[in-house]
Amino acid sequence: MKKSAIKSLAAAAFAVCALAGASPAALAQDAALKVDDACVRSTVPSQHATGVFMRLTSASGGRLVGVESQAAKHVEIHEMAMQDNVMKMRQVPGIALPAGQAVELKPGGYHVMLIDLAGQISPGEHVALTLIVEDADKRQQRVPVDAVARPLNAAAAPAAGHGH
Ligand SMILES: [Cu+2]
Repeated sequence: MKKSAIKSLAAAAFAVCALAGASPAALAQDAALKVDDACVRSTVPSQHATGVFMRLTSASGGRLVGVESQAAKHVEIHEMAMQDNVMKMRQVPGIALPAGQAVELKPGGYHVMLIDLAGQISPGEHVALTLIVEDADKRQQRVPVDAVARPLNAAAAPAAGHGH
């Protein structure tokens, strides 16, 4: 991947949690992976896990196979889904990113879980993450993402009732 693409991705990640419609469209041609609206749910002092949400669009298709962050001891990719009328959460090995199709990581669906947090995450704080994306030829690409902490409403947040 070209250096310039990495730079523009970082710039895009910086403008996260912007209101809908504010996504930088010019980026799409250049970047293999577009990341929009990256947010982390802010935490209270006693909380040791939280969710990260974003929208991913892969230009040529691929798969999110891992996420790294210094903000927590463990970083997992999770899926939340209704099962026998109960919201269940499970770890998944990856998330398919069909070419040109936006994939939402959002409360109630896919999300990145930060487990054993290094510290409290206050609203407005920035959390650095690295997405590991694999293309069809199994080549891996590391994409830096800057997620802004926001107090998402409790009902929609996957951290509540979480089995960790
Ligand atoms: Cu989770």
